[in-house]
Amino acid sequence: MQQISVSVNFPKWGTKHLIAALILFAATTTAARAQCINFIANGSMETYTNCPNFSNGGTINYATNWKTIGGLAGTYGQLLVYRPGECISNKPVSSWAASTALTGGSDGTNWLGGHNTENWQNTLTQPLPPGNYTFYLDAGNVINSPYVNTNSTLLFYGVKSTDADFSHIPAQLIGSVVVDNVISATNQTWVTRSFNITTTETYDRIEILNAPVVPGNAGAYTYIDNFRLTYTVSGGPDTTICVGATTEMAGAGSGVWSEKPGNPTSTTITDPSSGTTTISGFSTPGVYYFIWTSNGCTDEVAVTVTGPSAPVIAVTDPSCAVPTGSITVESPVSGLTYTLSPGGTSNTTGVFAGLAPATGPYTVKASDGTCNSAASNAQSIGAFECCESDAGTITIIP
Ligand SMILES: [Ca+2]
Repeated sequence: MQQISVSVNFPKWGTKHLIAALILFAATTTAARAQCINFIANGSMETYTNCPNFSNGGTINYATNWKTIGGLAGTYGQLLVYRPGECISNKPVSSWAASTALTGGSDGTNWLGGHNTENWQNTLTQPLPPGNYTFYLDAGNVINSPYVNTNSTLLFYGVKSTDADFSHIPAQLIGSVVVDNVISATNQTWVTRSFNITTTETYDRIEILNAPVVPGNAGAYTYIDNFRLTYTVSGGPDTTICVGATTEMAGAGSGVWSEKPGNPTSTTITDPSSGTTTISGFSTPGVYYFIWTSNGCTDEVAVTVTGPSAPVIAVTDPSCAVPTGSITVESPVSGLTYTLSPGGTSNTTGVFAGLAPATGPYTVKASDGTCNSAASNAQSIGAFECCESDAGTITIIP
């Protein structure tokens, strides 16, 4: 299943809702969709080396894996921290009074701030190979004179290993996003934004530029946090099938399918290296999970297998009292219809009497009206053998 993408804005969940969701998640087993490497290193900016002092510009350099072109002597990107008892950044306390009332970033206590023309660069966790990715960030603009615009545009450039820092080469512009919400002490609602990118080069850094605005326009001061850049992985939709059926997968791109440990039974993946392989062997109802691993990401797909379990049958051989045999379903389930094979006789009791001696083997399937079970164990009716004597008695009377 593909991740949510492209210019969809939604408020960040509050902690209470997140906890509720996690409890729900724990209570209802679902496929773990789209687990990926976050290529942005320290995208939360929670790892930092110094408490920013308001007299220093460019303090984003204090956040591990981040830098700004002006360094600490410039007027560039700021690291903002709200950790009472450890560090409360007083930059930009002098120029951005409202910002100091924020009680943290969108995640944790640290975040980034900067206005138009300022830029920030992240050294990625590992080189980003060509492919399709989704970029996420949480952001908002702070209104404080002279930066009173309510929107800003962020430009994202890939930086190759042979490129200088902050080269923002036009041909390597990989995406942009408009931030048009306002965040303040009384409205600490960070908005998550995302967009898809497709790269054809390998980048080891990403430069983010708060785009210049026309002369005379001071622009906006933008807060950003929780950067995420992940490969876009999709194993296809979850499906529901009848027990005993096969399913065709719909994984995108190149990758490998594997069974998740703990499935109801082992299955057969026809071609694990094909995204659209068929999988068979769903002999037991339940939920099966399959993992599509692609470019360092995994996506889990659930196959829900419904229908009755295969019945277990017992046989009663012919006897002197009853010269035919019978097949009986052990522990018949109310609501199911049982069908004998061969013969095709159906009933809801699971008792098939009057079967000729020395016939079979017989099997029985159960149906819930939508799905048929797998066949039961096989049983044959034994031969008719009656050992009681039919002879009469002759009594000789002398
Ligand atoms: Ca953070």
